[in-house]
Amino acid sequence: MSTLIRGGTVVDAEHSYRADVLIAGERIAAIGEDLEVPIGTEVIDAGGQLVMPGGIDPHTHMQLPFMGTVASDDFYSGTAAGLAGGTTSIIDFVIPNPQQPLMEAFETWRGWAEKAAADYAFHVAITWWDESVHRDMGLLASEHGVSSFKHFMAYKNAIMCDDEVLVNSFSRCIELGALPTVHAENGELVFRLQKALVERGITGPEGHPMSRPPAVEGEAANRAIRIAEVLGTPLYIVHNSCIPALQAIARARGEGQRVFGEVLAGHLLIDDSVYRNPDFEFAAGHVMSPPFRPKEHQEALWQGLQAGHLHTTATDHCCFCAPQKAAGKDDFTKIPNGCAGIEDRMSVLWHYGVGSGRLTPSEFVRVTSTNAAQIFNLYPRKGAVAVGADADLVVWDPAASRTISAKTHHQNIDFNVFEGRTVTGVATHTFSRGLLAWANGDLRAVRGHGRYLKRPLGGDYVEANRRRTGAG
Ligand code: URQ
Ligand code: ZN
Ligand code: ZN
Repeated sequence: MSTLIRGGTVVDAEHSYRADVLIAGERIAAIGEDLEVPIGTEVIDAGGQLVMPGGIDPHTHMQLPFMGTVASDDFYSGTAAGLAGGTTSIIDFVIPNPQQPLMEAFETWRGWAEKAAADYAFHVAITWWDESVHRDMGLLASEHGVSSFKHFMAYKNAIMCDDEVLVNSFSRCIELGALPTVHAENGELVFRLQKALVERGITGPEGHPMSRPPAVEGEAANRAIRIAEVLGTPLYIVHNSCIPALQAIARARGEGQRVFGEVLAGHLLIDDSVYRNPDFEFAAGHVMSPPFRPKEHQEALWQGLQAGHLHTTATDHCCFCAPQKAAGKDDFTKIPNGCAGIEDRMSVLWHYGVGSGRLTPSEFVRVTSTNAAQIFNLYPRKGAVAVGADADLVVWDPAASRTISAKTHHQNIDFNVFEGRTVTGVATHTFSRGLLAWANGDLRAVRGHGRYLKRPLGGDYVEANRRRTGAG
C-alpha cells in the first residue's frame, strides 16, 4: 500500500519546506517536490496544509489502576483519541505495586497494550527496592527495550519512593545507561497537609491545591536534581507545573547539569480557580497532581518552554469519569487524580503556542514530537519526517478551527479540561506507520495496530553525561 501526501509544506524540527511525501508500506519512502505517483498509490491533497512528524506524548496512563479504580481510557480508546488529535506514539508507564516483581507488572501492561491503535513504549516505575528490583531493571533494559525508569516522590503509603530508593535506582540507571524520570512532589508534606486540611473540615476539591503548594513541588524537583547531580546521571522531570520547579531546572541547566523538563498542555493554560468552582464535578474533574496553579505560573511555564528549560509537552492522560471522581465527594484526598488531554494537546499547543507567536512551527514540532523522540531514544524512527522513518505523520491545517468538548471528543471520559475552547490548528489526516487512521473527522483507528517500541539504552545525552561526570 502506498500513499502520496501531495502539495503540502513539510515542517520538521529544523525548518519548513515545500515537498510531497511518499509513504510505501509502513515507512516514508521519498520526500521531494512533484514526486511521481506510482500506480495504485492513494493521493492525499495537502495543499495549504503542513506535514509534520506525528505527535509523541511521553506521559500517559491508559487504564491505570489507581486510587481504588481504573482509568477509563484504555490502550485502544486512548490511542485512538490521540490519533484523532495528531498524536501517533505514546510512552506509558508500568507501575508495579510495592513488592510486586517488575517483570510481572511489565508482562501485565504489555498484555493490556496489545489492543493499542498506535505505537507505544513504557517507562517502568520503581516503587520499591531490593536485589530483585536491581536485577529486573537490568533485564528490562537489556532484553525488553526499557531505557527510562520513573520515580514517584509523591503518593505516600502507595507508590512513593524515599531517598534510599531514589539513590539506589538512579545509581542503577547509571550502570545501565538508562534515564531516570521523576514525579516531583514531596509526598510526606502532601500527606501532612492533607491530614491537617481534612481535620480543619476542608474536604472539598478546593483543598487539593492547598495540600500541594508550589513549594512541595519545588523541594522535590530540587532534591531529585541534587541527587542526580551528586550521582552523575541525567534527569527528566515530568509535569513541571510551577515556578519553583522551573527555577530548580533552570539553575541546574545553567550550571551545566543535564536536566530535562516536561510540561503538560493543561498546566500551560489552566489556573487554580477551577478548584473553587462550586460545582463538585467541575472542580473534581480538574483534580490531578501536581494541581493547576495560580495564573503567574502559566506564563512562567511558557517562558520556560521558549527558553529551553522545558523540552517536551505531554498530557499525563489519566481519565476518571464523574462517578469515579465522586469517590472523593466528602474527602478530596479520595478523588482519583488525573485528567485527559491526549486528543487536544497538539491543537492547544498550536493555538496558544504558534498562534501567539511564542513558538515557531518548527519549535512546535520539537516540543510535541522530536525532543521526546530524541530524549527517549525513539529518534529518527519516530519524531522525524525522513526517508526510512516510520510513516507516523500528521497533515495539519493551520487555518482550521474546532471547539473542544466532551460531547464530541473521542476520549473515553465525560469531562474535558479544555471544554468550550475554540482552537485553530487541526489534524486533518493522521498516519500511523502508513495506516491512515484519521481522515477529515473519520476515525479509522485499528485495534491492535499499535506496536511495542523497544528503546535502546544510552544515546547522546547519556554518553555526554558519562563524559562530563565520569559516572557509569
Ligand atoms: O501522578 C501521575 O502522573 C499519575 C498517577 C496520574 N495522575 C495525576 O494526577 N497526575
Ligand atoms: Zn505524576
Ligand atoms: Zn503521570
